[in-house]
Amino acid sequence: MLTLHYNPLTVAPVVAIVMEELELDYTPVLVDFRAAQQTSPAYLALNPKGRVPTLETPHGVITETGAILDWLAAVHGPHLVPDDPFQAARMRETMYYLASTLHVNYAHALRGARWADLETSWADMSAKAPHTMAASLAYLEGHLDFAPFAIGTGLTLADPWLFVLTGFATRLNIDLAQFPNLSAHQVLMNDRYAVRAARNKGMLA
Ligand SMILES: N[C@@H](CCC(=O)N[C@@H](CS)C(=O)NCC(=O)O)C(=O)O
Repeated sequence: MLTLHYNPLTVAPVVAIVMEELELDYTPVLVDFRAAQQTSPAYLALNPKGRVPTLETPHGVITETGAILDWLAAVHGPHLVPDDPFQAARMRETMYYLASTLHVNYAHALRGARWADLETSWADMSAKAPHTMAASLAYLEGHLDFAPFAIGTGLTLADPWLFVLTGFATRLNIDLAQFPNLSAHQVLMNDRYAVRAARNKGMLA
């Protein structure tokens, strides 16, 4: 049995979408940030980082979106990784960029206390975040295939991730209309059964 600990406003819906794509049976468990459940002793025992997503599998717990997606694909859906090694590397290049750069840029808008103690520093980071986020989106807009998916003609692990994190941009008042490829990708993904299923289950904001 698979149990996904998630919050709908975070990166965690990426995992839900992939599990819906693979038609897997899983139990969703909401981690309520308003109640600070991510810092509760019970949750920290599961994921000492106090973050979502966390996936419980029959073999143990996996954290980190990329590691969870790679495991899901290896065990349940190899078709979500391109056969061609170079294309697979391009998919992971996109995934690592989303995790290590775009997501971190976004987090500076809300989570300045992770990086600095002074509130003036938080305000400065928050003001900068829409610019660094837009720069990351501009890079993706110009470098992915959009044919129509991020890497070629088939859905890969990069697509749900790109979809969810691009969606964060509007929270920083970034107008997605300036990125026609990313906008079309949002429409494409929004229309997928897996995305609708995750949304209907309340797992995607
Ligand atoms: N590198 C992690 C990042 C996970 C992460 O930062 N999740 C955020 C939400 S998007 C979180 O759980 N934040 C809770 C907190 O900061 O208290 C991944 O990609 O899975």
